[in-house]
Formats: sequence, C-alpha cells, structure tokens
Amino acid sequence: MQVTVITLFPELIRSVIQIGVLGRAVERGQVQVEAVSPREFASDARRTVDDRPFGGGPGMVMKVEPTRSAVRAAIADLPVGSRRIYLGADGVPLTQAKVAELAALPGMVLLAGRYEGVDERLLSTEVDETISIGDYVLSGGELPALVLIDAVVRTLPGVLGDEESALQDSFMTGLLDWPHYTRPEELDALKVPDVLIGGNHEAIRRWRLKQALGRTWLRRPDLLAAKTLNAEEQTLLAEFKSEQAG
Ligand code: 9WO
Repeated sequence: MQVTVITLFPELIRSVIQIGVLGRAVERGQVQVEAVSPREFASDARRTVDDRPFGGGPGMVMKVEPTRSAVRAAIADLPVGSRRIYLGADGVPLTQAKVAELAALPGMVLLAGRYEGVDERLLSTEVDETISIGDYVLSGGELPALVLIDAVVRTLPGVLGDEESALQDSFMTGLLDWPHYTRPEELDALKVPDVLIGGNHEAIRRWRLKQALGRTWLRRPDLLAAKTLNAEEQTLLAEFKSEQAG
C-alpha cells in the first residue's frame, strides 16, 4: 500500500513511521509512507499556505491553491483507485470495519489540516471522504493520520507475526481485550489468576474469552449489543454476570 500525507509538519510523520510495527512494515516494503508539505507548492516568494478567514474571527485558514496542488500531485503518483481522505472531527468514525475497508485500497492521500481548518472549496473538490478518530478538536490532523495509518498497516498481510495477528483477530471480534499479566506471580498481595499459571490451554482460552465478554458487558455494552454471541459465549457471559452478582 502507498500512503502520502499532506502536512505542514512532514517531520512529525517521518519520525513516527520509523518506529515499531509501522517502522518494520516500511522497512520490509509492506507499506510506503511519504510526507509532503503544501509549502512546496506555494507559488509566492514567502511560500504562503494560510490566510485570514473571510468573515473575520480568530485563527487562520489553509489556502486552497498550494494544498490543492499538493493533493493533485500526490494522487497522480498513486495507483488508480487510491482515495483522498481528510482527517476532521466532523468525519465518519474510524472503526475497525472502516480500517478493513481502507486496507483494501491500493493507496491513500491523507490531508492533515492545521490552523482553524482548510478552505471549504478544497474539501468539496479535492477530498473523497472525511474521517474522524473521535469527537474532539486537536491541533492538527497529523496525529489522526498516524492513528489511521497504524490501524490500517497492522491489518496488512505479513505485517504482524502469526501470534500477534491471532491476538489482533481476537480483539477484532468486536470484544474488548482480556486482562494481561506477566512476572512476578504475586505483587503487593495481588496474584496472577491461577488459570494463567496452570498451563491448561483450553481453560486459559475460555477464561480469556469470558473476561473479554465480561469486560465488554461492563464497559462497552454497545459493542456487545452489536454482536451475536454463540452458545459458548452466552454461557461464559452468564457465568461472568453470576460471579459479578456474587
Ligand atoms: C482551530 C482554531 C483556532 C481558533 C479558533 C477555533 C479553532 N478551531 C480550530 C480547529 O478546529 N482546528 C482544526 C485542527 C482544523 C483541522 C485540523 N485540526 C483537527 C483535526 N483538529 N481535530 C482534528 C481531528 C481529526 C480527526 N479526528 C478527530 C479530530
């Protein structure tokens, strides 16, 4: 997959994509991530990329021309079928289903806004979709772009090892994660659950699934409501609820 981020802070993108799972995927050529500044496309001597908002008010607005030129140059360099995405709090939510949809694309241009936003004419003519990572306003679209890239790249074939991939798949079942523990077995009288130390893999699998079901019931009932539970899951959740009731 090829990704180009249009940002006034390319170094922010370039630094993060060198690290961890993302860095490994880039190194292996499983994903190519470029970062380009609209300033490279500004035509005036001062390389202006922003200006004051019509109608007055605080802050500045990203100008159409340099950003449009950057988006057009980027999409021209990507495979046919690539998508132009703006990161904005007013976009469609980034869910695991949306991540899977994006992972099937040949490429993406991610437009990260700054200042008070981008000129609306840019969004109406040069953007296919606006995506939000949550209902809050940040200083710019770069961190949401990196969240999107991280989530998408993790789902690409071969990026995660078999075990990691299986773990991610289990999380992608629509349930919250189960609790994790490591050494020591006891710390300040807090013990690791015996089942995890016993070595019975089937018992461990059931315990983890029960914990994931129980946690989802307690913390994200909306996720649970959207999921059809099989017989085993129904039994385990009933056991969890019964234990909670004491
Ligand atoms: C800046 C500003 C300055 C003075 C008065 C009001 C203001 N509003 C903003 C503002 O909303 N800036 C945005 C910052 C412009 C577009 C890029 N920024 C952004 C993207 N903030 N939050 C996001 C975002 C993107 C995706 N998902 C969640 C949040």
